[in-house]
Amino acid sequence: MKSSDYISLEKQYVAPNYNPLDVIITKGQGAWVWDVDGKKYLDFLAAYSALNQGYSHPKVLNAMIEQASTVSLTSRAFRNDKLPILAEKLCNLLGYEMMLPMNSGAEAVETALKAARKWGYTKKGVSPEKARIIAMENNFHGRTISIVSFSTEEDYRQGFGPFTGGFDVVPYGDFDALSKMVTDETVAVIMEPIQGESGIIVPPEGFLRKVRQLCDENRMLFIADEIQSGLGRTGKLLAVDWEEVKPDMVCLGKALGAGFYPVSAVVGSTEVLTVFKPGEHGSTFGGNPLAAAVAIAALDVIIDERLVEKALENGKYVMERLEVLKQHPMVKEVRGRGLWIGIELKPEAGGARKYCQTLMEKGVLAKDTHHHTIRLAPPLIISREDLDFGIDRLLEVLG
Ligand code: IF1
Repeated sequence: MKSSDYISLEKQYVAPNYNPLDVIITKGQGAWVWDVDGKKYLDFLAAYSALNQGYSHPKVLNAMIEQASTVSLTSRAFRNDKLPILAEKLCNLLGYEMMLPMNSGAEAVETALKAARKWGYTKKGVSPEKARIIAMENNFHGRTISIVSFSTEEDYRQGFGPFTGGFDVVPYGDFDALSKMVTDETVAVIMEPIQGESGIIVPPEGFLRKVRQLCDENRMLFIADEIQSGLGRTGKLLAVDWEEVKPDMVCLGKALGAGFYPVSAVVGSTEVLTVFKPGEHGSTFGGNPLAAAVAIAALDVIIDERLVEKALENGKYVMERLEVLKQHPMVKEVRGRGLWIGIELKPEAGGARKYCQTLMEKGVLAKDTHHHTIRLAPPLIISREDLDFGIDRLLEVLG
């Protein structure tokens, strides 16, 4: 089939809920992908940080093949021999007592929201149906109706009401507004420690520590959504580690499955996660042995191949190379942590998408976000030589 045939089929049979670049990927290996015409591209998106370990990592692939050949799904009506191993590994790695396994990131976020509400009613003593949760403006936590109920992005909400109540929203990083929003019914604060979709927005220094203290002082749960920022992306195991803050619950996803399988989880204390009694919450695939085997290998790769340290070192290197952009007439800001960098262009640049289009023609795949920002998020296994290839192309494209 020709490229145009794939595109026509997709346009005819797949709902138009995306407007992708017209690159048709047929193979991925490491930090590179190939399209149906045999052209290769360096990937600077890593499927929104679901591919921190790179495409088709052999260790994870082998774990998946072995487990898939043994047993892939048991449901939680029965036990299996992989979930306990993953749970112990994940909890010990992150320093939490307990985890609840799910599949998509949104399901992990919904799990954390439900846990926070139930904790509020059963432990904090909030009146039934009165629990409130504070979120941040320009948040992205998933696409369910409850999650978009506290989104501030009109595109994510338009036409999907009515929405779920019980959420308040404050400007990201604005501690004064946050502390003023707290009520006796507030049971939790949820945020991305660095906002991804919003354009790799790093909060003011000390903001996470102040949120932690505010939650302690007002008996609220601090929920960190590390689904995109976590597992090495920012040069720390979790982005909250930049301020050495320990949230009450952390949502994980994406790279927990290393791009092979949807695996997500919430980690937290026994006190919080035991608010769920048997049968009160769950999912058909949550905690299945194939997901667990993939996630075990995914975590092993992050640790054994020192991907956190590599992201830190390579991130510093990239920032040094991008220093030159600070004088660029079309660049408003270069920001980020580790291998998660946003290049915000000035409005007069005409939007980031056309630069991503030109980058694609030069063999580098990057994705714009919020119209003006070019997002750089390569697989963390990327070599310094490939990083230079990508940055060289980027600097060429920006001129
Ligand atoms: C899309 C971006 C969007 C996330 C954080 C939860 C989720 C995500 C911090 C939900 C998912 C994905 C979803 C995908 C594109 C991408 C994304 F932020 F990464 F760029 F949309 F905004 N928390 N982010 O980033 O996880 O349910 O998708 O597994 O929906 O277009 P999910």
